[in-house]
Amino acid sequence: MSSTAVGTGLLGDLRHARVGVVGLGRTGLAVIDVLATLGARVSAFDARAEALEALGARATGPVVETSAGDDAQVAHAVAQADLDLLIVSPGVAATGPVMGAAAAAGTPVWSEVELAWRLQQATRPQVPWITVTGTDGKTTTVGMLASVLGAAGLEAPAVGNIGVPVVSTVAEGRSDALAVELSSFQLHTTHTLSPLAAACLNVAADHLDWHGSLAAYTADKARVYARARRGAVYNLADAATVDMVEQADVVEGCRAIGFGLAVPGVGQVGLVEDVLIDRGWHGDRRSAGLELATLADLAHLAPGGDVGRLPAHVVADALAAAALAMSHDAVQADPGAVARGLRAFAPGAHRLVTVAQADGVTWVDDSKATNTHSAQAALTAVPEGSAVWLVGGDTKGADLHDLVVDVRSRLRAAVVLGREQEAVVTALRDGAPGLPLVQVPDGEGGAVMDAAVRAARALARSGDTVILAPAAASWDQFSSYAERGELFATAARRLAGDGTGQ
Ligand code: UMA
Repeated sequence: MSSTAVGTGLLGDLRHARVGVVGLGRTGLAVIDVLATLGARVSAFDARAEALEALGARATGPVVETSAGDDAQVAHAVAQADLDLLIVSPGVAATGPVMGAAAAAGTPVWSEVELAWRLQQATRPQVPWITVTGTDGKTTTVGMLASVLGAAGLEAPAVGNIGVPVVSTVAEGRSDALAVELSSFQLHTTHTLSPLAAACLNVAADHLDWHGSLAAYTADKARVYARARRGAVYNLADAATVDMVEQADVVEGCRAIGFGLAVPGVGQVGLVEDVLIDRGWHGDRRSAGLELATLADLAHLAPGGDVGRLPAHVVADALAAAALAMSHDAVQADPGAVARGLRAFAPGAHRLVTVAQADGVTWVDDSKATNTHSAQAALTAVPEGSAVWLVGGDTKGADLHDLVVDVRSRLRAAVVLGREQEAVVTALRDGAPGLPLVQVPDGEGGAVMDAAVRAARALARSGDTVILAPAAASWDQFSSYAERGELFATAARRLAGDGTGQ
């Protein structure tokens, strides 16, 4: 397949085409299933030999070749395979040898999202996608968005980086619309997607080892706005997202819509006291605002159901979701769906969830805080001087000094996790000198978390909150942030239940 051929008729292009698939996790397996239906011949690659076993019955279908090895070996195999197209899993780094080999061979590289979009266009092009990226809050926002679209009567699942490969949902062919969470990894190799509306919620340093630099990471996030048709939704409090929209190559007539916590001007969605107001979409926006919802509709997302303690970032996520949802005719025709959808939204697991309470100590799982920005948001919800902070893991090259300075007034003590602890410990010693600090030795995930929870209990006093908000990915000691959070919850409940460690 030449690079010109890749731009046209999807199904014809892929029949008998030689397609490489790198990474056989959730994404790669979903891609192979769809390629089988399209008649492609697949060469499957993974850095781990065990992953090839997961191919199972698929190996007798379209897979004509498999190859395992380290990144350099996979890169070599990709270079040798004479591929028409390479589809990479999100984990395959932009700066790594696999991408380098594909570029050297002139092989086009797609994300699973690109394949999904082309399949959507070839099968049911009337189904709009509304897309969300950003360093933090994208899973919450996309969940709220799907809930609002659902309240307007649409079959509109939340898919993508949230955990469901988009291509599988598109292949099922049932949805009326899709609420798509996109990571910077996925955006890097997505080329033709044209969303109904798109948002980048915010940008803070993350995944720098994968992208190579903050500029490269930001540039990939900005790709979310490319070819947006009706709405380019940006964060009034984050100048980087304003710049992205100014530079974006959108479809003519697409509106730029800002969201923020202040009283909205024309072209914005914001707050007037406790009411979420639209002045971006509705017909009279130049002279008046349309009430979409109130903060009471978000009360179930506040600690203890107390609207007064609603974290600001949750309100911002709701405003972004409302601004995105209003791009759809069904929501514009029934704006009450915004309030109904927000009320029905159930937050994801491992996001500021209280998992145990005993002896005056509250145990909070925010394992989803995989970067400094989200850990900062989590800790600022804890009263001064009362947080025992479980921190550390795979920090992805981030520097934690600024974070420690920002949150030190909240801290009672810190318990450090992770295989490499030096950067975290140095940031704590420099930014919060004298803070009690326990380092948990490396080991198997369950043992690490048990030791961390026991250490935290010994440090906590009545009224304190033990909070797992690691500011780091889990991959060095756990299989996922979900596993890390579950082990934390189990250990905390056990300790709370049997009263040990006091
Ligand atoms: N692999 C290679 N070579 C590489 C990298 C990975 O062979 O260079 C192999 C691994 O050995 C493994 C497989 O690829 O067998 C795993 O692929 P993957 O890491 O791309 O993960 P998937 O299982 O396909 O899950 C991906 C997303 N993972 C990542 O972005 C790292 C999931 O996001 C997403 O839910 C899923 O697709 C469905 O779309 C997770 C995530 O952590 C939640 N995302 C990051 C974040 O939110 O910060 C971006």
